[in-house]
Amino acid sequence: MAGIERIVILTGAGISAESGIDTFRSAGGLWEQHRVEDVATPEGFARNPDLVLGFYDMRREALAKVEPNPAHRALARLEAEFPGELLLVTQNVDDLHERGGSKQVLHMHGELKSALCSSCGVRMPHDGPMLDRPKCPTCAMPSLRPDVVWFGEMPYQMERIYKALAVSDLFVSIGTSGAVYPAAGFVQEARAAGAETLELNLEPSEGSHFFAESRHGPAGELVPQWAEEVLQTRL
Ligand code: BJW
Repeated sequence: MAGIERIVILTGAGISAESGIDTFRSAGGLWEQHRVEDVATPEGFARNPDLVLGFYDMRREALAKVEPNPAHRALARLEAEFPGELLLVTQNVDDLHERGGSKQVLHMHGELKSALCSSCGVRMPHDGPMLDRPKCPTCAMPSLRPDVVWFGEMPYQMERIYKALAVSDLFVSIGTSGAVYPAAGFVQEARAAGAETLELNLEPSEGSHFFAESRHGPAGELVPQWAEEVLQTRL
């Protein structure tokens, strides 16, 4: 850990699992309850907007009933106390990193509590339902959709993420299956930059073999331990 100045952390659904949010690909996960083509593609939304708006309304409501867990809080502490540079990138659309105390979170797949107007393209905070077709405050069209990134759409802030990976010393992937690109390719970008790579996951992910080190177990245990190690080495 000595000599580590720039850390990029990628989180996925597994970090929020112990808070009570369903992951996507586990047994009983969201993709067993809903067809991904129906609820997470622009084509599915065009075919049946009510189904998609209802799916995200349900997940927004569920989010109000859960709390951040020790893994979210440990990353917030690391952000506050690590003396080098730290970029926290999440694929999650929940706000548990922010509620756990993180100040700078890059949501590459968007946010449940944000709306995107399909008519004028404006993005805005939005914490209510969308099934009732609220009007866009900018163009007044009833065209709001969840501000999330579906398959076939471009994730947010890719340039900033690739720049950070290119100068990183350590890349840490937490609670993600490594099944969805471009996030699944970040480990190779980091390796190409000469960074150390570490996976923290319940079990080996699809991309486990790309990491120099993997630790397996629940994020609520592994992440606080790892954050403590980083801070003990650096302080
Ligand atoms: C625990 C745990 C505990 C459980 N503790 N761990 C090759 C290259 C580039 C693109 C493609 C490609 N091949 C195909 C593509 C296109 C496509 C893609 O990747 N398809 C795959 C199916 C192959 N990608 C796209 O279309 C993306 N856009 C794109 O590529 O644009 C062009 C582009 C090219 C090049 C550069 C830049 C751009 C967009 C992808 C959008 C994904 N959207 C979703 C929905 C978001 C909204 C919503 O939440 O509904 O994002 S799909 C879903 O998967 C969601 C997640 O963020 C994402 C990843 O899921 P995640 O987080 O990994 O969850 P799970 O459930 O899969 O895994 C959980 C893990 O946690 C497991 O490993 C468990 O073991 C673990 N775990 N409990 C620790 N307690």
